[in-house]
Amino acid sequence: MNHLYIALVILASMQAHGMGKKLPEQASEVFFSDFEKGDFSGWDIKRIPQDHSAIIQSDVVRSGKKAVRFELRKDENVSGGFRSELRDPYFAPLFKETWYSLSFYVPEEFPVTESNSCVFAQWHDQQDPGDGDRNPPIAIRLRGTGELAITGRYNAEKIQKGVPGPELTFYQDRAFKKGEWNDFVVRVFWSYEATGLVQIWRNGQQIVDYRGPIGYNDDKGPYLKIGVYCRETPTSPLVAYHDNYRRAPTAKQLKGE
Ligand SMILES: [Ca+2]
Ligand SMILES: [Ca+2]
Repeated sequence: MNHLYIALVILASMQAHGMGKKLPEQASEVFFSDFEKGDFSGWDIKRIPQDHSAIIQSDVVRSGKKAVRFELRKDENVSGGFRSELRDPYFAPLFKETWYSLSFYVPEEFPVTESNSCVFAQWHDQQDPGDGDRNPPIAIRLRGTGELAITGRYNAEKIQKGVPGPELTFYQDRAFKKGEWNDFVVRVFWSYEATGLVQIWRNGQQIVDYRGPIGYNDDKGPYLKIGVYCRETPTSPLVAYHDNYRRAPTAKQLKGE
């Protein structure tokens, strides 16, 4: 047995056991979560403060037999905000396209006060060291005034202090109806330069067609969170449901083709 042979055997064994390989930093570029397995596999659950904050249940579902029910109670603060959120750990690449789809349901009884604003889905930035706090590059929110709004932000400065960048209003539905499922498909070409793109379809109808800068100049691209995140602590519990989250690099892959 020569030394080369021994070295090859050792190398093969290391590879078989995953040794000597760098663990992947990035999650898979395709992720589907319909909650049918009854768990939160694939999600980062650090922003779920209590047992009641996110429950997989069968009473309100978009499809299949299960969906997740989020509940935010008074003074439940985690990660510097009033929230119960699941985080998709994937950092979307800059200067590339990423497709998302998600469905959420806001019950008729959703006692949000007028000065409050609650986000059901947000694409959050990953700050570089030295960047200040910034508003999410894209957010779908219900304002206390009753309108559903989709907003965006961008800024091209590499290290950004203070000002979060101009707010874009992509969409406003002043007659937002609670007690119904809302299906969203979101296509984003993440670019803080003019090459950016945001297209959004709600219940099969295109509602946003934006070309221009979106997001920030960071080493890592944005990650998505779903759930309930409110500006102010709710006075009574707020509940929302989510189902059928998908994320993929192309429309075809988003459809599972
Ligand atoms: Ca489901
Ligand atoms: Ca930055």
